[in-house]
Amino acid sequence: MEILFATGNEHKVAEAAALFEPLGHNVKALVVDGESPEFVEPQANGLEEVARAKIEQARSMVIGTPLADSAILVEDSGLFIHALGGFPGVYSSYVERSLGLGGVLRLLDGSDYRGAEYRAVAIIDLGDRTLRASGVCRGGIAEERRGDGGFGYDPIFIPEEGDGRTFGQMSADEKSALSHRGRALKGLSEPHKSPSK
Ligand code: ITT
Repeated sequence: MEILFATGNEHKVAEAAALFEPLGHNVKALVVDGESPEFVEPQANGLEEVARAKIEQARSMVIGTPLADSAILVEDSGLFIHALGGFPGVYSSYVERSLGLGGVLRLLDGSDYRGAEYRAVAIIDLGDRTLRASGVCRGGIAEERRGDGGFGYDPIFIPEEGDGRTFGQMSADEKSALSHRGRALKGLSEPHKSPSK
């Protein structure tokens, strides 16, 4: 199946392609009229609400185009830092661009309580039905940046199920095996094994 991932984030597309291609699915970024989609993200309390808004917008972008019958994937994700009451959460993308990783590390300066989790909600619209799945990756925030793999907060995020390295220090496959996105996308490909929560 060809899956069009409606996202402006090329790293998300690469991670989904690596996961779905061995299952025989081809993943490409959704491009409409030469542009990747720009979503109006609602001021929402949760990833679920944002993901639902994205899938509706993505579906309406392809109506009447040759892509109208394609499977469309969206995903909304974020980093939730416990000591900061879940911040940046649904605002992760904006905070990464504005405060940067250095700014986030400064917010935790001197704190021993560094627990955090990445969360993702993925929705695929197959035309006749829509599947949804979520994924969580628990871990903590490093004392300083380590590694330059992955994207976003990966150089400062240490997954609990790893060996102490940040996601920024791991290969793409190592990250995918543990990550929130890997889990959410696996949930879509094996809906009978991982019921959506
Ligand atoms: P689209 O909305 O176009 O898909 P986006 O990057 O803005 O792209 P989100 O709104 O879902 O996506 O924001 C997710 C942000 O959370 C992302 O930009 C990063 O700052 C952070 N994030 C999510 N998953 C991450 C991961 O696997 N590694 C590092 N940072 C991640």
